[in-house]
Amino acid sequence: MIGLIYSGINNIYQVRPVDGGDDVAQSQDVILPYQAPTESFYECRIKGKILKDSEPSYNPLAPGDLVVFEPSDEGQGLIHRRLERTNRFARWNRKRENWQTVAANLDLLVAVVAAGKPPFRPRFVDRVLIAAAQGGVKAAVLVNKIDQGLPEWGESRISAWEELDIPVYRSSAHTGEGMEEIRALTAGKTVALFGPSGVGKSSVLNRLLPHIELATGGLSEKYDRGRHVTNFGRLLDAPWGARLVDTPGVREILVRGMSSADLIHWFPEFSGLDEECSYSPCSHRHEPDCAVQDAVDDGRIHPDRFENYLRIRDELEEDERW
Ligand SMILES: Nc1nc2c(ncn2[C@@H]2O[C@H](COP(=O)(O)OP(=O)(O)OP(=O)(O)O)[C@@H](O)[C@H]2O)c(=O)[nH]1
Ligand SMILES: [Mg+2]
Ligand SMILES: [Zn+2]
Repeated sequence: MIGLIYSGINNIYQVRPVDGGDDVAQSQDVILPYQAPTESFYECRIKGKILKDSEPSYNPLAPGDLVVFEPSDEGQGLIHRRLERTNRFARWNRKRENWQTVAANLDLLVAVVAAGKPPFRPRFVDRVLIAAAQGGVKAAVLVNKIDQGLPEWGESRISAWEELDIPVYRSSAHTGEGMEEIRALTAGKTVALFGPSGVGKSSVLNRLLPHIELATGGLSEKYDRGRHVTNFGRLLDAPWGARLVDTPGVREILVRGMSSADLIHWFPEFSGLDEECSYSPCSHRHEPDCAVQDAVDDGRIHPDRFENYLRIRDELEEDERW
């Protein structure tokens, strides 16, 4: 049978058979019919413990993956193999020195941040957008807790994303603002919410799906940080035909899997400008006649995006020295 991975904890995966699974296995486009939440799950393990993987990652399966599995009695089963992914969203795990696949086969990755508490973090979002592009996933931004007010400087940062054709949505899980837009955005799609802990990913999903009752938590008083309430990724069926993935909040997101020289190509508004710099290679930091610096000076590149680029570049260079 063909099944869809909803979640996985300690190598036990929640799998639901996909209607018309045989067709899914044969077609290139994975079109998944909506399945009512009452339909039963199979608790599956991986047959032989190891799943062949062409992509580097320490977790072989993530929510959104399609697998071939063999159901047994009492709602259990064995996973034989994973079907090819259309894409995946992964983050670099510093401790394990490997990629962690957060979700697979996504139509959209929503980078969620809070407007006020935890503080609005556009540099974090820039990094998520890079990770999404690396995994071949389209991205959007959701600024939640809009009831707390966005700092004034945030607006120009939002415009910079919009100019790059990255849609930005605003919501409040408390007032309900923005929920209709999220429903419209996600209809018929598989969409994962990803972001720092405490920004309200699970709260937004609870607001959208009142029967779900995901655990949510307060912020630590000292740091205005989340408390890492959600500890595993979970796919949820929404009655308007969406599949929504709640993911655990992270403290940081590292940019990896590219050279420091290549980083510029992941900032679309910088890309190509480096060819016009008089020095080659140009670090775009202090060289004269630097086209990137010029673009920052005359407002074509947002100064904070540029600052973020420099910081990520420093990190990649540091990593290359090792
Ligand atoms: N004012 C306000 N508070 C919110 C909003 N959304 C969530 N919160 C609060 O923010 C806190 C964190 O919410 P969660 O939904 O647990 O955040 P999360 O992003 O799922 O966090 P992790 O699971 O740790 O990644 C809770 O106390 C929520 O009540 C909102 O739109 N406005
Ligand atoms: Mg959560
Ligand atoms: Zn330059």
